[in-house]
Parts: sequence; structure tokens; C-alpha cells
Amino acid sequence: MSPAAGDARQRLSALREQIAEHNRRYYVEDAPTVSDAEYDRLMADLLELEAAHPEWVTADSPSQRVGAAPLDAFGTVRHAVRMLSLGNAFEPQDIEAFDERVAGTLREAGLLPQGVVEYVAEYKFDGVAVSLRYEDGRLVLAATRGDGQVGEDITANARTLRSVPLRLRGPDVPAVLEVRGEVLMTRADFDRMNQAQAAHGDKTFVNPRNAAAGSLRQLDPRITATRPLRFFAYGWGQVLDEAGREVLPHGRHGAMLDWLGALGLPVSPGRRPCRGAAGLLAFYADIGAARATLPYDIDGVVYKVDDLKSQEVLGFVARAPRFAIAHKFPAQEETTRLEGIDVQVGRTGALTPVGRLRPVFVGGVTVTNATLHNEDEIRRKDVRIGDMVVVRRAGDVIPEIVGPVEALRTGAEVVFDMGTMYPACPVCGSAVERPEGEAITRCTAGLFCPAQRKQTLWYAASRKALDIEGLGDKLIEQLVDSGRVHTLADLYSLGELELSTYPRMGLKSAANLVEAIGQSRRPPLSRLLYALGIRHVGETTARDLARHFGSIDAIVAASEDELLVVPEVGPVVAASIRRFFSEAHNREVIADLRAAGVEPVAEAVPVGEKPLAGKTVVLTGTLPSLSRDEATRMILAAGGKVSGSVSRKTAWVVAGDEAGSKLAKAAELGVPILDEDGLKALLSAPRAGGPPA
Ligand code: 9MJ
Repeated sequence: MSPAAGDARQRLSALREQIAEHNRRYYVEDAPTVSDAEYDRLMADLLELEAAHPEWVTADSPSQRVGAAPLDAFGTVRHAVRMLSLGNAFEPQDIEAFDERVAGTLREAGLLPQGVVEYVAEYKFDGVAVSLRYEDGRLVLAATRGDGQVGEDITANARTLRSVPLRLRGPDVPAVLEVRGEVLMTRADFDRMNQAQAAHGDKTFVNPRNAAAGSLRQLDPRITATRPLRFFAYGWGQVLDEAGREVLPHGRHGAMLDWLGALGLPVSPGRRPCRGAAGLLAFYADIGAARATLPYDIDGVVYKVDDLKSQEVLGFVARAPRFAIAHKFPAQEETTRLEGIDVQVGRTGALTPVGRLRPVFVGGVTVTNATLHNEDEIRRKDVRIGDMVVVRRAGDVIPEIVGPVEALRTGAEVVFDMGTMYPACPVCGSAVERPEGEAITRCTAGLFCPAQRKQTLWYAASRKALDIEGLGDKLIEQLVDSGRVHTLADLYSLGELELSTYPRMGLKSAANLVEAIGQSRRPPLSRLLYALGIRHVGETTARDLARHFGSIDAIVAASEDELLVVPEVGPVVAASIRRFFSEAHNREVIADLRAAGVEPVAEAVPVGEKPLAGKTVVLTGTLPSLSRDEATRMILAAGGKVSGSVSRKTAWVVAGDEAGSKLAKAAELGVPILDEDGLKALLSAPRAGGPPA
């Protein structure tokens, strides 16, 4: 070899090592030390060198991750050591019984000196089980589980997974090592991939598990190479030393997994030593609670006896070990029939399609319906009435219809069409409209529609609004349906005797509710504003409006320009507020609330915010107790300015005895006029209203 070729070879091997090391840091340590761009540069250098020297390309070069030529069919592989499956358990009693059986056997064998069994608990990944075979540290074979004895040869595909090392590292690499684990896709990778697939008009997948299985079973490894698959190890098969003897370097399952990690393999994270059934059940509870926050789907946890000698004594039944068990979580996805699509009318009149399902137990509850959001969403998912659909309920998230099982279609399914199926509001019969470019169809009846009225009341009573405890949706439904309550103000005339005649209402709870309603008569102004349910006025905007204007009347009277002065209020919000208060029935609600004794309380202004910030005040005449200088100092201290002449920009004129032409000018321009008490109130109030500075 020429010196130049020698240099190139050295550079080649250095690049391969660097890239493999970066893969390991990323997938095994979960702690990358280079940017993606830097990694890509190293890979580009390697590809260039290999293009110049094709004779040097080897199967374990990281460049081979792009995928080899397509296959006609997968070959079959006989596993050197059978791949096991696991028995399943669902109930705590099953786990207690499992632990007792294990403890009993081990006690008889004299293998339970401490009286309690030590286990390792792991996640149960919901992916595809595979076996990787390394000979002299090189990946030579990858296979699916198949029936446990014979699987499919997916070596070319497995090589494309960056988390699968092509070579093992370290001083104690055995002559033969079969690693068992799971190939899966994280939920984030799955979402990204599905979006890309959809953007290209390609097939999308229903869930990460199907995506992982579909991607791994590609006959064209170049396709697999583009799919974001990951591998995690949780066990081993054959392990041989140079002499062909079976050897295990460690006597415990947990230590064996640590060893696999040291060889450069990504090992199942989240594993934990546990003692006895109580330890296992605590692990189950912890992981169950954290399940929704994990980056990938797990369908349970797995418990394995830690001591390998004990495992051997326990042995197997049929294909499953007696030393391990899977403790499953309630399924998060199930398949059921979509029997119909109903439409619900929301607070703002939005018609929301809701799938009516044949009841199905999923995510720990029985689900009978699931939102479909809007018509476009139904079309995007191509969900049809009568379809078998995948229903998902993860954590406390509301159930959703993931998509149809197209293979089960009979041809009798019906496409949903809002326009022809719901030409009018299904609740009040009023006209509906779907503005150009919007995804949502709305009932146009506003508060005349009982559905909107109920939702509005429920929203007004909610915690962020008037916080009326005990006013639930069932009761609101009855109050509206019976015609007793039309608007928010009607709630304040409810008596406890009357309320106690409603179903499920005792005298005690009726009295509590009346008390809660009574307490809501003094809401902070911002909460009352929020409770009105003005479009685009959320918690923050309501608070800004309340601080700026200080009273409901000032807000009702404010022009769009005046509203625009408030931080966070832009043209859309200002127009929405104006539109709301220009409707007579909305102003009536406010008048009725006042008549019912509802008086909102102006909000305290945070320290540092001055009540007269940006306002100009004109003083005229002699004030009863304050000198001109004192009044001026107080106004300046409150962040205001004092001017000698009245204009449209004047926020207030403060007038005392013998006020002159300035008072007349103020009256002419409509500038508010205060006396000394009025000024003092202003200075002690939260940030003042009045015309803009
Ligand atoms: C999964 N699916 O995560 C096993 N598994 O052990 C874990 N599967 C298993 N262990 C023996 N963590 C047979 C299967």
C-alpha cells in the first residue's frame, strides 16, 4: 500500500470509529457530544472516502446504514436459543400469586436466604421483538421472533438502525452474543414521520407499533433506513466464549444488562431492582403514572427474577419462563365500531361532530363516544359511519378516534357530510353557517339556542370564572330545560327550597349551592369579564381590561380606539369586545346582573404599577383641604402629569371652589370632572380608567 493509501485507510478507520462512538453517545448514553451538522459532515467525509475506495467498504461501516439492495423475500433463521414470550397478568392479585409461587420454589431449593425475592422490573415496550447476533463483536444476523424457534432474517434492515451497533466495544466482547430486545418508534418520531408521509401522499400509520413493524418488514432496506427506528435490549440468547462454551460473565439479570450497555448496546432504560410483590406493585404504580410522559408507548412492565441461578431452577412452562411475568396496563388503544356521528353545539355555537361508538374498554374506562373535532378532520382521517375504528385514550386525555381499519370495510360505510346531514342547528333548528376558509360550522342563534345557553352558564360558573361550586352540567341542563334559567342573572334568584326539588339535590346541597351563588356576587372584575364569554377574551386579556378600565361600565362604553390602548388588545380583540357589547341582549345581561346584586370588585394593581401612569390632570379652583402644590405632588407621585390647560387629552379636571373657564371647557369637551374626594379615590384606586393619555 502506498503511503497516501495508508493515510487514507487510517483516516477511514478513524472516521468509522468516530461515527460509531457518536451513535453510541446518542443512542446508548442519551448524551450526544456533537451537533447533527457535525455528525453529517463526518458521514459525508466517510462516504467520499469510500466512494474513492469501494474495495474498502465493509458491512460494518456506518455508511451501510443507508440500506442494501432490496430482497425478494425474507429468509428464515433458526434461533440458537429459543426466544421466549411472557405470561400476562393484569391484577395485583396475579402478581402476588406469581411472587408466592416464585418464593415457594426458591425456598424449597434453598435459594431464598433473605426470605424475599429480588427482581428487576423493566418497561414492557410495545414494539417488535428482535434478536441480534454478534460474532467476534460484529453484527452478523438479525431476526424477528417469529414463533420463538424460527424467525425472519432482517439483517439488512437492522443494519440501518443507528442505535444498533455494527460492532461491539470494550475488552470483554464474547465470541458469540445474541442480544434480545425491541425495535420501536418514539411518539415524536412517529408524528414527524407520519406528517412527512402524508405530505408526500404516502401511506400513514395508525400508531408507532404498526409503524415500527411496517418499517422493519420492508423488503427494501433503503426504506427502513429512512424510518426513525430505535432498538432497546432487555435480554440475551446464546453467549459463547472462544472455545464455544456457554458463559455468562454475571450471575444477575441486572448486572447482565449493565454489561450489555458496556458493550455499546442501548439497554432498556427505567429498570429498577424491586423486592417482593410490594416492590413490584410500587413500580407498576410509578410507571403507570409516568406512562403518558414517556417518549414511547409501553403496554405494561415486566418483572424478572434477578438471580440467574434462581431463574434456572424456576425453569419454563410451555414457551414462557416461570421466572418472569408481564404486568400489563389497561390497553390505550382498542378497535370498535363507529355506529354514528352526532353533532354537539358548543358555547360559541360551533357544531362539533362526536363519534358514537359501540362501547369499548380502553385506557381503563368504557368509552362510548369520542370527539372528531370538525368536518375537515373527519375527511383527513377518512373516517366513515359504520367503520371499525381505532380508539385511543392515553392517560387522562379525552378519547380520540385515531383512524379507520380500512381492511375491515364492507362498502356499506357512509361518508359524513355536515352540510347535507346538518342543514340547521340540531338543538334549536336555527340557521347554521360555515364562513369561507373556516373549518367550523356554527349555529347562528347565539343565546337563543338552549345548547349555547347551557354551555355559557357552565363556562360562567367554572373555576376560572365565577367559580360557583356545585353548579354542574346536569343541573344546568335541568334548569335551562325547565325554562327556569335563561341567563346568568337568573341564577341569583334561585332559592334553596326550589333547588332542592331538582333530582339529586338534597336540602343541604341546595343550601350550599345558594351560598356559593351568593358568594359569586362579589367577583373580581376580571373574572366577571371572563365569565361573560366574549370571544378572544381569555384570562389574561380580562385581567388587562379590568386593570385598565376599573369598571364594567367603562368597558361597555369604551370605543375600539380606547380598547386598543390596553396591552395585549389588538384590532381583532377590540372588535370582538365592541361587537359583544353592541348587542342589546348582552348589555341586558349586565343590567340584570347588577339588578341581582352582582357588583364586581376592581382589582388590585401589582406593586410598581402607578394608578395615574400616563394620565394628564388639570387642577382648577380651590380644593377644600389640599393646596395646589400638595395635589400636584400627589398626582406626580401617582405617575400622572399636571397641565394648566384643558384639551381632549386631559384625563380629568379636578375642580374646587371658584373654578373658572377650565370647568366650562371640560364640560364642553366631555372631560370627566372630579372634586377633591374624587381625586383621592383615583389616587388610591387601582390603575385608573378615563380617556387615554
Ligand atoms: C419488552 N417487550 O419490553 C421482555 N420485554 O423477556 C422486556 N420483553 C421479555 N422483556 C423475556 N422488557 C421474553 C420477553
